[in-house]
Amino acid sequence: MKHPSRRFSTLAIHAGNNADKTYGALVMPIYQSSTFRFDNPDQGARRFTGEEEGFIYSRLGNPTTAVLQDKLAVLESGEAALAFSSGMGAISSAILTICQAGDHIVADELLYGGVYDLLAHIMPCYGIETSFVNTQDVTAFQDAFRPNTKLLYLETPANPNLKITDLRAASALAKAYDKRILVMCDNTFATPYLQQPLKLGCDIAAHSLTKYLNGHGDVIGGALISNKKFIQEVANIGLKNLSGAVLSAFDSYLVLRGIKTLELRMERHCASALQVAEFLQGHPAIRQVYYPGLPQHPGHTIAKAQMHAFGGMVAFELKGGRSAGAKLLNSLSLITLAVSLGDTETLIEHPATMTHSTYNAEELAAAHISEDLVRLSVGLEDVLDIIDDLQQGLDALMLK
Ligand code: LCS
Repeated sequence: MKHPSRRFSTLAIHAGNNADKTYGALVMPIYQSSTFRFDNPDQGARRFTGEEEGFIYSRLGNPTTAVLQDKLAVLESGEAALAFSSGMGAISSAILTICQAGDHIVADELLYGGVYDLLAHIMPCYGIETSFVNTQDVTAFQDAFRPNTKLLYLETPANPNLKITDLRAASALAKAYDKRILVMCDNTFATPYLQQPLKLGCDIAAHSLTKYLNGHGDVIGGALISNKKFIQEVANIGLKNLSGAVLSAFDSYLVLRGIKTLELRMERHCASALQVAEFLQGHPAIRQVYYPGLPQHPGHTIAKAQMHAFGGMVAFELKGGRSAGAKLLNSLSLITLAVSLGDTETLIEHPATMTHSTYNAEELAAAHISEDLVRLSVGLEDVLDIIDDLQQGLDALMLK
């Protein structure tokens, strides 16, 4: 279904939704079937060679998941998409498709802890080395590319402290060194509503569908969006035979349902996060607030240029350090102490000991993830209730 002139919220509801030809159901049904019947052996053979379109086996493709993939491709302005059973499944399948032993990756030093662990500690065991750089430091970053560099891996806004990378500038540097280097951006924090990496010079957008795209905290999923050739390669190599990390039909249905309200939810997440960030900035217990929507944020100007708004994630450091953070996390009554993000519920966590505990002490320092940092995923509750809860916890820190 092509709607080149339609706008985001319309596409989020309608794109890819014309697939139920059997009964014309308004909502794409859940095709909960592991395999699909062939009319005869020739047809089975033709499906395997690709001469005939059609489903074979749900690790190789499923009608419900196919609609989700079509929708994601449209929303990210890509040619094609592939869904996975987790964000890590998507990212590791892409990396294993792109890189072989002897290849090299350049990545920002600030990444989700699971991806950092994969690149820093696990991939070297398979002969794939990563150089971690600050992609905001153009000179150092340029020096990192080598003749065997296959991938530039970025995350913006980055988990956990919302560092912003200029996607156009970073992609241009990689391509100037060697136009065969693929540039991949994890777009989980922004979602395609706020930022479209493929329009900013990247080759691949990656997502943890677990977060805002599903939005309701009841699915683990992932996706890649790129050109048809790359997606076909990952489908045949990284997904089909290497990871096998396919998204189930039921989870595809849940993510399809979540995406229909993505724009509405993101507008509210962004508005509330800005209000929470401004409140935090004015509180005497806080040392530093990280939110790209604040003019003082070092990435504010770039974020303003490459994002439609600034997202629902806020991070902050408390004057009383790590013990004050622990006190605050123990004192909240509405906000839930939990990892993950992008849900309707407001969630709070301590990156150094939770999502980023895969970084050792030196690596945490190099990536500027302080022991004092607390990360907040601002949910869809009334923002005044979120602020009240933070206020009572922060005010209690001031009482000695
Ligand atoms: N990319 C980013 C930016 C993430 O934040 C996560 C998970 C992933 C990829 C991996 O996706 P998954 O396999 O979990 O679907 N981030 C988490 C977090 O911050 N808290 O819990 C998980």
